[in-house]
Amino acid sequence: MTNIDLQAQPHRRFNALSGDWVQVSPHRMQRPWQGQLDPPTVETRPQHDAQCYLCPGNERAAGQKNPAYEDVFVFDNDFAALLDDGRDSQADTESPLLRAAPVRGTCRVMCFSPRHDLTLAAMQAQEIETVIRCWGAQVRELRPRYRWVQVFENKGAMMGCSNPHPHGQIWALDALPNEALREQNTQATYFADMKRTLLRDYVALECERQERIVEADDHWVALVPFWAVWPFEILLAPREPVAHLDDLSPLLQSSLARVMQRLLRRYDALFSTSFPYSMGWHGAPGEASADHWHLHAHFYPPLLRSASIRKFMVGYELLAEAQRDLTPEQAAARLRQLPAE
Ligand code: H2U
Ligand code: ZN
Repeated sequence: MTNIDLQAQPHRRFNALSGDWVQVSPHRMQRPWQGQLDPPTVETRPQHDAQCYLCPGNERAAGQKNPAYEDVFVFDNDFAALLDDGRDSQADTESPLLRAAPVRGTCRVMCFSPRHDLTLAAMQAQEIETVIRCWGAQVRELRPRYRWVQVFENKGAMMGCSNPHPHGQIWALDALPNEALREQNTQATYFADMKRTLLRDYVALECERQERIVEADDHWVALVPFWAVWPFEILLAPREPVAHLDDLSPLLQSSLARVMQRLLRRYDALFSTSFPYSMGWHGAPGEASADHWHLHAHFYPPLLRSASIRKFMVGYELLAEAQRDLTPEQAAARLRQLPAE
């Protein structure tokens, strides 16, 4: 038996959280980083944009007027993907090949700041803490009524985000979506065997190894997971198990604000650009026991080599499985070298 050289040989890695495999081809990255330098993208935006449907005091598409909010502001999405019409329809099982199931839910939009020109990365830790508390309050309100509450941020035009005003979304529904179901199964199985959460053990292991850690304090760890698919993907989790986003103590909230701020500033420094990504929280579904579930956030940024060169999930990845050249260890090392202030 020979051990795989993870920095030199093609190999596949297993995602313990999702149950997927990813192919890694590090031999294509043997050359040292040439540091392609894009000129820094300087985008100047006004603090208030009269055309923005998220800025305080402005009118939205359906005619409602935003209040003169001073920190965060949540409203029902005017074009909600889920409806809460209360109808109790049955699953459609006319044929096993034509299955459909009803879904009921609600969609909200959350402005992170009244300032049109800010991003989470540019906000003060105190302001990020306010966002974190608002996320918690939303989850606390929605969790008893829905099986899954998805808090997320889609940032940057590259991610299809329609408006640069700092904002995220919350979708809550009475079903477990695919990713939730997968993580539910892997974490429940691990907990049944080990009596500890999968991510508690994983985070502890990564803290021993150090090679994939990007940011950490006494409570939170941000790392490029061993099984990362996106070049600069991050998994952010508390060291000790917490089931829900609304279970965070004030200490964990303020620690999280600082860790997120430092992580996002490293992201922005990487390609001298306001770094695009999709991020979101996975907390325990609204079912009875949540002992197995370990709260975490995923950050999925599309960029690969510069502010404009992105990774595409095409060809082999669509038809067979995800693949990467840059190893997660190399990605973590690059992020660690950048300024977090
Ligand atoms: P994105 O930029 O991530 O697409 O989010 C903006 C959301 O805001 C989007 O879901 C909603 C869109 O439906 N929206 C409103 O609810 N009201 C508006 O007036 C415009 C956009
Ligand atoms: Zn705005």
